[in-house]
Amino acid sequence: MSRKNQTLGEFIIENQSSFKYTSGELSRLINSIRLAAKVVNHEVNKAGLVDIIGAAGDTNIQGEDQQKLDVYANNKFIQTMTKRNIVCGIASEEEDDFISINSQDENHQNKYVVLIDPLDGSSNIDVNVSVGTIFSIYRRVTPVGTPATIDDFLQKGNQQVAAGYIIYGTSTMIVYTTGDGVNGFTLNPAIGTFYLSHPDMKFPENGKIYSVNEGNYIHFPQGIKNYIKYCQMEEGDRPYTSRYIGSLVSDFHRNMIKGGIYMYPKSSKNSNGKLRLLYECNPMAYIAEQANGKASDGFNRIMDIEPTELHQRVPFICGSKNMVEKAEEFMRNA
Ligand code: P6P
Repeated sequence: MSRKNQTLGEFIIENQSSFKYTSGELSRLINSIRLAAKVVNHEVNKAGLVDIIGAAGDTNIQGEDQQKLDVYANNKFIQTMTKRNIVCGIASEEEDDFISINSQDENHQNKYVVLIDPLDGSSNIDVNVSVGTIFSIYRRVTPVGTPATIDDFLQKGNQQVAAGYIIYGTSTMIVYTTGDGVNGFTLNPAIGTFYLSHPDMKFPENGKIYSVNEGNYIHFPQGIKNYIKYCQMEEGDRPYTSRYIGSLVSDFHRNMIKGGIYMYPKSSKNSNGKLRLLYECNPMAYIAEQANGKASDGFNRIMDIEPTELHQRVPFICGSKNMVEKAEEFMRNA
């Protein structure tokens, strides 16, 4: 049961008992993500002062080495989760391989692994467009007491126990699921507290917004080309509106609130698309399905795809259920 204006901390405690693994570790893990989100939010929001604080590679006015924000975000999330002694391993878009975490007091007793895109869309920061952090959480599949292995990370998306994103936009929000619906929390920066602002978020079944980089149109599969032309036709509730921010978290978040579809298809330039299965598509797919939406690669449910490597890319179509199914129909009939 969720109540507006509840704090994220109160929500976690109230809903902990509804989570089937009620060890409290997942609650502590979500809390560590909450803390890292506040620290990264502060840094992202002052990025516009780069002339004062110095660009990446410079030293800022405090004489500290100024890091690229995605490197900074990566380090903050990894440090925070490691210090809380909760996870046995972390994989990140910013790290070539996964990081095995030796818990301080016991050897590898922690049960969870986290996969993270610490700052998706970071190239938008220079033009003051919102960016996001995406996270995906699994229970380990290898024996507790041993170091995490790649098998703990190469799990299908349908095995996730939690997933979410932080959007650093006009306001900063955490949106996440632990398998019992999707809830959104907005940061009150004056007191550093996240409040439940969007309880039980749901994708509208239909929408009138399509999000795709149409600059790649000539490289798209015929089915995607046909669906884009369908969106643009004067018929019934169409033409739809084209909105593409170039930041997955922002396009996804708007589509979940207003209804819409996001597509990053494969193309003759990107044979598997651009987005990463494990720490972009799977977590967003989990959230989408928990919010009555849908996520596929054009033919298959994203969360049923068997991963083969940590940074593998897949074509990604996600959003309002009826819109995704219409796009899949065009893909099948092309
Ligand atoms: P393009 C950001 O780099 C990202 O991973 C997503 O956040 C975004 O939707 C997409 O890539 C933008 O890619 O090729 O359209 O610039």
